Amino acid sequence: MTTLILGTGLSGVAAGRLAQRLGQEVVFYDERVDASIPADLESFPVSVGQWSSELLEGVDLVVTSPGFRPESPPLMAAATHDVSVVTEAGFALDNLDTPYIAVTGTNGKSTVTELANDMLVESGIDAVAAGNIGAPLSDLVGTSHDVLVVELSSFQLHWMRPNPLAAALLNVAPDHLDWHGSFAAYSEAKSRVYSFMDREGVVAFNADDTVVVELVADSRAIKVPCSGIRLPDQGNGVRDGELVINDVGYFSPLTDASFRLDIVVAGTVAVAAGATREGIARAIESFTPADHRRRLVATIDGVSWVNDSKATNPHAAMAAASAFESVLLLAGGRNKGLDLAPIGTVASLRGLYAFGESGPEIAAGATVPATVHRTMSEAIHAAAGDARAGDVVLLSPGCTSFDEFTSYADRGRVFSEIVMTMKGDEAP
Ligand code: UMA
Repeated sequence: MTTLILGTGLSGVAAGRLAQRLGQEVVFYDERVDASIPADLESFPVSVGQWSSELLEGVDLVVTSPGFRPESPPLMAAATHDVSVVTEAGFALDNLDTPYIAVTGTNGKSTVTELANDMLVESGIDAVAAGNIGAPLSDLVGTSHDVLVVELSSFQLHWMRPNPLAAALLNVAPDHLDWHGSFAAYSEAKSRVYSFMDREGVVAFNADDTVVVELVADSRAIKVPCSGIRLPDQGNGVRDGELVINDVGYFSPLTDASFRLDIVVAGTVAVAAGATREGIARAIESFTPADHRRRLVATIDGVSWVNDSKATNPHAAMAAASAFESVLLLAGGRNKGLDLAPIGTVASLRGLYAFGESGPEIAAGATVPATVHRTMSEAIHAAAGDARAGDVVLLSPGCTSFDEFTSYADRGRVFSEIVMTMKGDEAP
């Protein structure tokens, strides 16, 4: 059995190790000319640079890394030569006996994955979080856990037929259209998280997202509507300030509707995998939103500076801006083929400071006073000049960071550093 692995990043290396453990012959391909593989895989050949279809000769299976688009030369060639394609996460699932929860959505999937995992661990269950969250699923094949909590991206789902014991679909809004080609194709990929489930499986879905509600309608599995603002009929949500999950009430100090939804959805899938009331309560109590997700960095002269650098699509930026009252929004970066015009139309905005490659496009759609800046730093300083007590200056870019930074984390770190320097300069 010979497996061609596309990509030598996190997924490719993990898939290579799994193929090696399965006794398969492996060939790697990466278009990066300086691509390399770790020493333990060095017995396998690595082809770099321009793709040649000769690489498919004698190949039984192609395992692709999520970054490769379906119309990339190796995947087009695999289709032409009728060679099966699976993504790294699908390859892992095909070789894994452990039951799993699958989590997807345009925004919030890492939070829900981590929370559901915490709820299970706090319930004394041997659970582990994996997948798009950064720990490739292939690394877990052959390990013994009770249950896995798997974050799946649309890139992974596109090539998969998962059958989880419970699935979560948080929201579906335009994202990654440069990879999928259309919103319909992106939505179809997201819907695969529940499409192949058994009737006994549980689908926890966002009852306040019309796209999600429409998608999930034809699911065979047990549907549980979830909300961060109300208690849906036959579902889980919020009642009198309390979070209600399968008829049990829980307290959380978080009032933000999207974090509440995340908790309710995580609780719903965790219960399906055996989480206890006490375990869920403990995980909710210790839950703090991850770095770069609506994190208050500092309050300076009554102005709150909030880092939401993880918001890399308009849906996330608009949801964040709507969570505050008087917002000076810092948005911009590299567009992923999305319509950025709506970002500047959120009702809570008092000003928009657009920056980077997509700055002009974002500012052009704004219905509030908007200025365009070359860099994020320039946008921050302009906002600082206009901010007054009671305002929230929110970095929620709605775009990727790659025109100016190496990652959203790098962008968030630079934002926080600049804000802390301004705080240091504050008159005593
Ligand atoms: N490559 C090519 N040609 C291509 C595309 C990629 O040769 O057309 C090569 C690159 O040169 C590089 C390698 O493939 O050497 C990288 O592969 P990759 O981009 O698929 O990234 P991995 O390092 O394998 O990481 C992937 C996920 N990356 C993407 O989906 C882009 C990681 O999600 C995930 O954590 C990891 O697998 C483990 O499962 C990151 C991500 O940004 C966090 N995900 C997107 C998101 O969350 O929005 C979907």
